[in-house]
Amino acid sequence: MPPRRGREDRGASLAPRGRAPSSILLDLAFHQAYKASAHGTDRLDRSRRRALLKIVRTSAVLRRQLRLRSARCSAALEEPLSAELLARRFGPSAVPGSLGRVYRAQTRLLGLSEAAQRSLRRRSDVIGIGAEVRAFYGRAASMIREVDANLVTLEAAERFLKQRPRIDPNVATVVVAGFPNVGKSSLVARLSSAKPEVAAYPFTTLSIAVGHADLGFDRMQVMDTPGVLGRAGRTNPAEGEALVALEHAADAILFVLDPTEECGYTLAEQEQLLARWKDEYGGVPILEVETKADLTTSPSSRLRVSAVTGAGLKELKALIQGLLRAAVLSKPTPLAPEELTTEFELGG
Ligand SMILES: Nc1nc2c(ncn2[C@@H]2O[C@H](COP(=O)(O)OP(=O)(O)OP(=O)(O)O)[C@@H](O)[C@H]2O)c(=O)[nH]1
Ligand SMILES: [Mg+2]
Repeated sequence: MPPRRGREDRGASLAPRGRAPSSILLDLAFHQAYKASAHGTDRLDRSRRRALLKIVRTSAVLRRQLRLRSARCSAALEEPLSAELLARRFGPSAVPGSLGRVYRAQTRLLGLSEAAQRSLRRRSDVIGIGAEVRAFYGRAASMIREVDANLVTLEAAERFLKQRPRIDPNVATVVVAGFPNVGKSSLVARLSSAKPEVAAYPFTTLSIAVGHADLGFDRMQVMDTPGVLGRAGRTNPAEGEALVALEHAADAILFVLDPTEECGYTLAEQEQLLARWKDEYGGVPILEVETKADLTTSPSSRLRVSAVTGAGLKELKALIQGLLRAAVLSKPTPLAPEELTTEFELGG
């Protein structure tokens, strides 16, 4: 079988695509500065005003660009699922460290621009004014180049996040998980709006994906995950992503087993992983389901479904609905704004 290029390979490389981000930012800023024109009482006054404008614009454009390039990753660090996915993919301190250095560059740029403006006001010759602007450009450029590697990291992290779903924390989530090739994605496609890739080999799914489903009054998020082999101490990045989803996104887990063993793994191996997860994720309800019911007539005590014929899917949906209802109801609900006001008033 030829090696397949997963989404991981396509999307999350740290290598910059094309030009260095610092060079793009500096071109943008210097171009804006170059267009600056100013009126003044005489040549010196005009030259000083234009120089001030160049410095202010360069600094503003650079700081805005740094802010924009940090925004998505900053927000992601506030969400436990995304923060953990980033930590696993890039290392625990790569994204927070890059954000910190880019933030400090913004503060330093502001200081540099204010100092340059003060020096300019003291200059009384056109040549000196020109030298001041050039010195500012030089220092600003080296500050931006210093964070080039951090901007590359943030770009890669943003590309990585773009390929991951955004989870609505207010909507209940069932995470569909199990061994590779057992039929998880086929079930997710049957249960929700998601259209995952389905194929007859393990690790077709390499990253998490989410579909939505209407359960009458409730909505739910159905999360597809890569398969997990459950080898002690060894997880590949795709398996790691499934584990992060179980830890940080699951209100309930749908554990999918393939009793036919067509997937290439024995039922005993799959049941071992199930037993381990029951210990590890004790706080989250786990629903066990056997799929590929159209291929087997052997007896089983578990619910059997088929993604091919649709057998058992109605019952499965009802069970998931019941489980999610119970899981969500047992969560401590945040106080509604009017309750907060009442409490505050009573307390005061
Ligand atoms: N006959 C039959 N085949 C199924 C059923 N569900 C899935 N399959 C087949 O099983 C194979 C694996 O299905 P997937 O849905 O890709 O399995 P997966 O668990 O998502 O696999 P990974 O993403 O690789 O972990 C595919 O060839 C599917 O067509 C089913 O209910 N009946
Ligand atoms: Mg899959």
